[in-house]
Amino acid sequence: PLPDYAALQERPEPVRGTAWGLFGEHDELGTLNHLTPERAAAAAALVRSGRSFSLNLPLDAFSPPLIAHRGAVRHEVFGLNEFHRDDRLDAFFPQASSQIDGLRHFGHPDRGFYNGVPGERLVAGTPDLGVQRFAEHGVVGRGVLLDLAAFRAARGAAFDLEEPARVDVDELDRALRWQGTELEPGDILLINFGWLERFLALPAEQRPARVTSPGLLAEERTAAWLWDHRIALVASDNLALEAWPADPMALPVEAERLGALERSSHTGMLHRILIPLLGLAIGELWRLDELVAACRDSRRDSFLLVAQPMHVTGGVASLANARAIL
Ligand code: UVW
Repeated sequence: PLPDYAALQERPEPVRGTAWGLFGEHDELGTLNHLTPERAAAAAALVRSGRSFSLNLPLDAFSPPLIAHRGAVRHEVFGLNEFHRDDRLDAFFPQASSQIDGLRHFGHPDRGFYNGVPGERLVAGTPDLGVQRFAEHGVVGRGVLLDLAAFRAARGAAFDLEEPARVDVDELDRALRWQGTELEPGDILLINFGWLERFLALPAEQRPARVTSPGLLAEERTAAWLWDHRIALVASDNLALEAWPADPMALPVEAERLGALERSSHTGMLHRILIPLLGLAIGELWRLDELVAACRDSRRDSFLLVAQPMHVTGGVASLANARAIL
């Protein structure tokens, strides 16, 4: 059995506080290892109506882009003759829209990248920690919807689009109890903050210039909660899973270690624990509104979840390519 998060902190150096080696010395899947054929078969048995929902926004859903350097894709359609068409995508950012962040995406400033892979190896043309491993393994399992937007609304405390409300694990537990949901090892957890639907409903000129969104609180308890529940992948309908902008003073131990090092928009991010230390991949900007409505109608919160990451050797991230089947 895997150690719990507290026991990870007791591991000897150089793996203290990490899951490195627990899934294999050269593992490149991280917590996707929880997605076994047995769990996929059990998840398939959840399918009743067969109705299925795309959890993907169009690649060009955000104009202007949410993150400045992930600009609009350029799409060209051309033909070699009058009755033929090919297309070509340029300036294609897999993280411009609904996405899965792979294990190359973030390293920890003090400990480095997942399983101790040196950062120098994480360049174009090398396969290490690439998203092609996710593509080969696939993402198939039990999806569980945690509808935090509904939980908040039922209490008259709806999220404010302009506030980076930071949700702690006590609230996650309360929301699960309110739903009557119990997590199981290997679940793919989808958290609905209701952010994306409301953001996209605003006319472009009314969207805030600086994106702000509710999300998970960046603290070790959040990482411990996800690890100890054996979550295989966690995805949300907001920008970064965690509240945005990040609080640079969160995770003070790291901030202290950083000392005079860079303080960037990534300082204090939960990403820096989840991806490199635990090997937990993150889904962001997943389109959950139709699934949320169907789950509310049918009083369900679990379903078969399938996602096919892109087979890009050495890829950092992928379009989500995710589907929930009820
Ligand atoms: C942010 O930087 C906001 O998130 P990510 O890079 O994971 O998309």
